[in-house]
Amino acid sequence: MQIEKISGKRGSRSMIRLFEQHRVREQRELDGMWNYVREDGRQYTIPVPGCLEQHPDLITYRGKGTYYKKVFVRRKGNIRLEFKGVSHTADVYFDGKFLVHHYNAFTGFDGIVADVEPGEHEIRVCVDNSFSEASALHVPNDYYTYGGITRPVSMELLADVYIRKVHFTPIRAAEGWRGRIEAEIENLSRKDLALELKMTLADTQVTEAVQVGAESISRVSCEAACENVEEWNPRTPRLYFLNAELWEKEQIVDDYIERVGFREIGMNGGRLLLNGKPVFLKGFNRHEDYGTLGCAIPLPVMAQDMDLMQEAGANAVRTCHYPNDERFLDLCDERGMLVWEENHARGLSLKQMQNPNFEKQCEDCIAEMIAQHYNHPSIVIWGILNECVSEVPEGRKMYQKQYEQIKSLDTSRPTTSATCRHFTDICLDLPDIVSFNLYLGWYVNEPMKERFDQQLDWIAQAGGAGKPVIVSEFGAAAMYGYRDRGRCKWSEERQADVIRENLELFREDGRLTGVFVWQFADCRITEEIEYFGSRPRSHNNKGVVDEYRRPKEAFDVVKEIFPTMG
Ligand code: ADA
Repeated sequence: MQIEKISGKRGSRSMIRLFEQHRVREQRELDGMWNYVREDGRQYTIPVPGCLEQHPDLITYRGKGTYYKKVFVRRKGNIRLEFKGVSHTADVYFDGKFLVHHYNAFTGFDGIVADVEPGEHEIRVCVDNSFSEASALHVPNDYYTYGGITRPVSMELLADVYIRKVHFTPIRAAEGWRGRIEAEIENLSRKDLALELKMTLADTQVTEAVQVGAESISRVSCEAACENVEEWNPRTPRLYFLNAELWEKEQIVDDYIERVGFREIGMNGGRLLLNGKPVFLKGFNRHEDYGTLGCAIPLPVMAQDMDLMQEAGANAVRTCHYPNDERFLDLCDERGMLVWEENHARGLSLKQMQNPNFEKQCEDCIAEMIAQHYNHPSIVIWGILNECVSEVPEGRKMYQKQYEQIKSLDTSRPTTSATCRHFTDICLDLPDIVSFNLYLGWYVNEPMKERFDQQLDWIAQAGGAGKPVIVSEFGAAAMYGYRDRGRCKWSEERQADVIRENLELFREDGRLTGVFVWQFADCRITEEIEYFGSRPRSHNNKGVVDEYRRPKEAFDVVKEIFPTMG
C-alpha cells in the first residue's frame, strides 16, 4: 500500500503543470498506482494519471468503479485535492465523507477538507464512464470516452487563507504593455483577516491590501505598466512568471505562481491580428488519444505531438472537441503554438441538445475551461458546439447563450464555432470568426473550387460578411501502411492527394485566415452509433499520423505546403 507523505519540505515539485506553481504552499502530486475496484468487485491496481482501458480486462469497460488510496498528512491543516481530469463523472470521498462531485472528463475540479489531523487518511474516487441521460456531452461519438483518473491529481496543505485564482490580462497600449491582474483570496477561518497581496511580474511589483471576511472570498484587481517586456508570438514565445504572495503582517501564508505572455489577439476585416499584425493559422485538429494509453497522454507523447506538428510547419492546433490537459497548453505557451480551445461538444442532435442536463453541463464546461485556462497566451480563440444544431431557432438560442457566457468571462479573445450546416446555418452573425468543416474530395465530390466559392459566398450573405473565416476541418482517411498504385480511397496516396488539393485551393484563394487539417492522429471511436460503426478498426482514420504517431504520406504533403501558406 503506497502512502503519500505531505513532506515538511516547502513546496514539492509537481508535474501537474510544466512549471512550479508553489514554493510556499505544500503540494504533492498523487501520481502512481492506485487501488481500483470495479462495481462487480474485481480488484486492480491502476496507474494515475491513466485510463482504465489500458488494462487488458478493461479495454471496453463502460461502467462504475472506485479508486482508493491512503495518504499520510504530517501536520494539521486544510487539505485541498485538485483533480485535473476524471473521465467522465467523479464522486470524491475523504475518510469516507463525501467531498465533491464533478461531471466532464476535460475540466479540472477541487475539494477542500478543513482541519485535517496529522496521520493516515483515505481518498476514494467513484468513477463512472457509462452513457446515460445523466451525461449530455459524453455520448457515443466519433472519439472515445475513456474511464479513469486520466489527468494528474495533487494534494496541497493550505493555510487558513489562500490564493484561489490569479488571472492576468495583457494590454497593448500606445505607451507600451500593461497588465491587469485579478485575484481571488479565500478565507477558510472564522475570523476577519487583513492581508497584503504582493505581486511580481518582470520588473513590476504591485502590493494590494486586501480584507477577507470570515469564511468568504475577496477579489483584488489592479493594473500596472509593465516596462521592458518582450511580446509573446510564435517565433519568440516569451513567457514571464507572475508570482503572487499572500502576507499576514510579517508572515507569508501562501503563494501562487502563474506563467503569462504579453500578446494581444484582435481582428481587422477578414484577418486575425496577433499584436497588431495579420496572422494566418495553419494547424491540426488534435484529439487527446494515443495507441493503448487512450486519452491519458503522457508528457513525452505530448512533446512528440508538438514536435511533429511543428515539423509539419503548423503554427496552430484546435483542441477538438473539448478543453485539453493543461500540460499540453503549457507546451503550446512554450513553443508559440496558437490554440483554438473549445468546450466539450461534438455533433449533437437537437434531441441531445434538449437533454435536461445539456445546457448546465455546457455552462459548467465553459466556466471551468475559461477559469482554469485563462492565463495561457497560446489560447487565441474560444470555440463552442462543434457541428451542433445551428440551423433552427431552438439551437440558435443555445449558441447565443454560450457565446454571451464566454464574453461575460473573457472579452480578450474572439469566439467561433465549427459549423457543418452548410447553406442553412442561422448563427453566423453570432461569433467573431466564422468557421466551417468541409470535406472536399472526401465526403463532398463536387468540383472543389466551385463548391468552395459557393461556401464563401453563402457565408458572406448569411452573417459572416467582413469576419475572419477559418476552414476548421478538411481532410480524408487512410489506413496507415496501405499503399495503392491506383490511389484508391483509404490508401495513403489518396489521402495525400485530397489534402494537397485542398491546401493548394486554400493557399491560392486568399480569403481565409486559417485552416486546420482533420486530423493530426488517428483516434479510437465508439461503435454504438451505426454511422461510425462502419469506420475500419473502430477508429477515425483521418490522421496524417496513426495512433502511434507513425506518419502517413499525407504528413509530408502538409510539411511541404504549410510553410508556403500565410
Ligand atoms: C466532423 C467532426 C469531426 C469528425 C469528422 C469526420 O467534421 O467535427 O469530429 O467526426 O467529421 O471524420 O467525419
